Amino acid sequence: MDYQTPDFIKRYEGNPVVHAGMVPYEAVCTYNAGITRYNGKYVMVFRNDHVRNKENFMTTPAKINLGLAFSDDGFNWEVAPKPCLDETIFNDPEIRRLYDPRLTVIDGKCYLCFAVDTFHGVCGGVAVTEDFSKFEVLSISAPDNRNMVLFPEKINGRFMRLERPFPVYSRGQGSEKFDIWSASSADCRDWGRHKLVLGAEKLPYCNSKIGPGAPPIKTKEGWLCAIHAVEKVEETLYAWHPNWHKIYYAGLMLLDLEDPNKVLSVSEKPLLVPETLYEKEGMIGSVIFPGGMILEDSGEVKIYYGAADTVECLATADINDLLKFVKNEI
Ligand code: BMA
Repeated sequence: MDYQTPDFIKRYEGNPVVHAGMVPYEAVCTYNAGITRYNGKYVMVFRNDHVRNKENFMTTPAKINLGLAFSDDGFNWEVAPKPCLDETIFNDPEIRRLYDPRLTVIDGKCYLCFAVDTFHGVCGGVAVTEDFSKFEVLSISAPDNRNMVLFPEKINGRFMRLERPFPVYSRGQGSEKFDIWSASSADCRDWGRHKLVLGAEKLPYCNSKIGPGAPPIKTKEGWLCAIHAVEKVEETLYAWHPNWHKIYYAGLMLLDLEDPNKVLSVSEKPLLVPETLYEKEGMIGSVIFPGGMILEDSGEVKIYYGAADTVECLATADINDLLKFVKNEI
């Protein structure tokens, strides 16, 4: 299907907001960031793949660390002199790397969710920080699970998160049909009460997997969540390797405020479709990977997304348009 980004979405003309050229240490691809507002600033933690580049892509594994950037307005970003986190925080040879951070402020502390590659599967981690220099790891899930995002407040007294397990044996069977689940916790350390929230088959623009994107934002109509959805296609798409056949769209879902396991609606069309050069051409082309949404008092929503697994970008929209869109009214 040929989808188009709806007109009410405005890509920032200064895109990308963060790219490797802005980073004062070794960096090749800077993307899939988490963004929040904290202590009067916009804060971004982004994934930085380095060592591996376009020339050595097929022979050299990437090294990954998480970079830190700050902004006063959400548009103009400055990258901090050093990365803020990598796998050495675990001091555990089993853990290979961490990536794809998401940020959520709860009760004045900043929580960071991230994917963790171990030698025995992919896990989802949760850590907490108050200054972005010291992080305390609170939990690591069983494999295979990742794309965790925390709700910005406790719900019925419990921390709550969305997550995306990938059951290759019982559900995937080569097709990568993976869904969005939830879990909750009394202390953000021990997680349970897992529940299916949204099956991948619910989205017309997905023939493969979905996953949580940006942490949910609270609106008068429900929790608004940006998700990613994957469509596998026959044609070969641009990438630094020769066999890429997946398009990553951003989509939207709206969850009930009191019971976020209840889906009120999902957008029947994608919210962001890879269309620009920086979304279609890069390390892995045709990938839009939303990781942060900020609702401003003016009603503007800033939507941050990794583009082509190479750079971090920004699009804006009015909250009322997003709500109409998720209810399929426009
Ligand atoms: C997923 C993750 C993301 C990445 C996406 C597209 O499996 O690895 O980090 O953006 O693939 O390559």
